[in-house]
Amino acid sequence: MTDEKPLGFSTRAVHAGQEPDPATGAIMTPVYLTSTYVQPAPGKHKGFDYARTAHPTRLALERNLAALEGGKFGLCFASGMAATSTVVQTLSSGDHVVCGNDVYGGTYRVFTKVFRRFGLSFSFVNVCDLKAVEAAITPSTKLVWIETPTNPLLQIVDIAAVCALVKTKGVKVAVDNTFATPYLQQPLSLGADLVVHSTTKYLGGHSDVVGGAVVTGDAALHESLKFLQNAVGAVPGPLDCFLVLRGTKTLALRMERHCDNARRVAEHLARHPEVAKVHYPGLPSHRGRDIARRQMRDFGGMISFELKADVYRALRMASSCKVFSLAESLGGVESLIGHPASMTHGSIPREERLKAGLTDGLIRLSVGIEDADDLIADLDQAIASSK
Ligand code: P1T
Repeated sequence: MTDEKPLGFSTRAVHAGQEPDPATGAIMTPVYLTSTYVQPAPGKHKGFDYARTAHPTRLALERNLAALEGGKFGLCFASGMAATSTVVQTLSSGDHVVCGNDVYGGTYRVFTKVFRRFGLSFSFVNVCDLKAVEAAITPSTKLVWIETPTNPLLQIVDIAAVCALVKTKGVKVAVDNTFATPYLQQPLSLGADLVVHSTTKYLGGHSDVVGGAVVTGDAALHESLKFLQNAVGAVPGPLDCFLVLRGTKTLALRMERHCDNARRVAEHLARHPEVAKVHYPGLPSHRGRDIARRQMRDFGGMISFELKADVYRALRMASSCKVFSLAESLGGVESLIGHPASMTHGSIPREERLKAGLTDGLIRLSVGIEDADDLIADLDQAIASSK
């Protein structure tokens, strides 16, 4: 046995799960466009029999993502929502889930509008407040669902503290790591059982693919998720897997630029006389900054803020940008601006949104990798022209 130093993040990002193609030596994992595999004899094959069950391009991505999250097992899905749904499908009727009250609107929607119909119950609480988490746990609770930083208020949840609190009660913890990415934060190392991703976002990184993933270090959980991946069948196609696999190679570089740009934009907005509030975990005024410093490498590329004015001004401002594009989604190289109340979080009832602090005037930015000066100038002109 040699005592080899483990490979660094960027080396794993470029190489993990990807051997040169054994047939040709191709350095890039081929896009295996095939639905089935020829068997020399019934039941005898080379590890692949039918492409819903397994295919080589997906397997390479699953191994790559497992290596990046520091988990043993990765599974890929057709979207982030398919990954989320498959995690919930490991539960049974009567089980209870405690979920953060500031999560992606689609997560709230699938929990309340789909899974409640199958006898699961959900409590939405402020998971930054450990007492609230503890009070929400019942004898039926099987899972705590966390996003951190949260979408869209960029609150920070103490992953290690939540895990320590609920582990003694036999409750599993799933962390949606879409906003942070494994480059900035690795929830499994902080005690989480499952990491969930919308690979549509930073992992793909170029706004050209929709996908999802789940990573775990727990063999039993992996087996039940793998069974569901095949039985339910919400799997990604090979080209989608290739695109995400290509995306993760540059994840570290892109995240560094996203973080640097977001820091500059957040600091500028915090000084802007027309801005009332800025939510960015890297600002000294942010309540979760110390936790973020402990559990994250840097503070990420997402910002939300409110203008000192009515909702209509926020809507005008969001429509007046020239470099930022008005669009749903996040995590691509290009900067996006959005209005959560009418876009990404429109499926959450208004009173629930307001209780969680998501106001009608909140604007969300996905800060891209363009030149920070151009991004700042664009926001300034949009704020000025929205008066
Ligand atoms: O869009 P999809 O790949 O299905 O991922 C869903 C999802 C899951 N988790 C988080 C934290 C997310 O932000 C999302 C999707 N979010 C957006 C589209 C958005 O603009 O916030």
